Amino acid sequence: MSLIEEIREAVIQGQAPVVVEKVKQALEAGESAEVILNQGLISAMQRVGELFEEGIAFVPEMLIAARAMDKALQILRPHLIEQGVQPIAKVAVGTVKGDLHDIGKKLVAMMLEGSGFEIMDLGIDVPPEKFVEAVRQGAKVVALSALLTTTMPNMKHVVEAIQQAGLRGQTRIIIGGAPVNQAYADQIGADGYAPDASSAVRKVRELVGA
Ligand code: B12
Repeated sequence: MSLIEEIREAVIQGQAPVVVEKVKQALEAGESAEVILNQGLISAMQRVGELFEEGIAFVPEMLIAARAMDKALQILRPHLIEQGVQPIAKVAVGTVKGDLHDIGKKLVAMMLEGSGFEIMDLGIDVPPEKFVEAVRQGAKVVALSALLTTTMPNMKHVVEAIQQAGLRGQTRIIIGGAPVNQAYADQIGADGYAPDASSAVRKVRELVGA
């Protein structure tokens, strides 16, 4: 097995310390950060996403793999910037106002980052104005998370705030979280919905035409 294949396998297994060690080894051996990212990390996360969709891996496995990837990304990030790898687009990710659930949102952010998007993570309990500001700063996609039926309506407030600011044409809006669905996305005028982190990546790619 090549070092890149070993990195891929260790991410799928969620073995963060092994991933970190092997990424360092690969960089020292002169492997390009882009190859490590694409053939090691992103390929592994795609596989984890497939295993999740097939019902073989579950949320804990996805989270552990995502964390391993995040650790590796911290090492790769300066090398990627140095090599001038351009992000596909900026995505502002946040959990809407009143809602403190952040595990799903983080997972979506990590999967998107691992797939080549630049992430502006606005955190939890995010008021509509902050999303508007992110669009002003160049977010081509706004990804909204809500886990509570009581905070779902705040997604609509974000769509409205972006519209009122005259920025609706500059960004695409995607929503997700356990209580929401495609019908709700249509109802509030969002551009898309995805039920989980791996389909979120597919949907965001589709929305920006990547
Ligand atoms: C962990 C948890 C908490 C933790 C959150 C910790 C944290 N750091 O996030 C704590 C303890 C703080 C918490 C608090 C509360 N919680 Co809570 N919580 C949960 C629990 C058990 C798991 C949520 C989770 O992390 N799931 C794992 C992640 C990976 O899944 P996910 O969030 O659904 O995300 C996936 C998809 O939805 C999607 N996705 C998510 N976001 C986005 C965004 C986009 C753009 C896209 C495309 C996709 C996407 O992709 C993700 C990955 O696949 C759920 C139960 C459940 N089964 O969901 C209850 C649950 C959500 N909580 C609930 C409640 C009631 C509360 C409280 C009100 C409890 C209370 N009385 O205090 C408070 C509210 C606090 C607040 N203001 O937000 C209810 C909500 C009921 C409802 N219908 O509204 C639930 C459903 C439990 C229940 N069955 O009653 N909670």
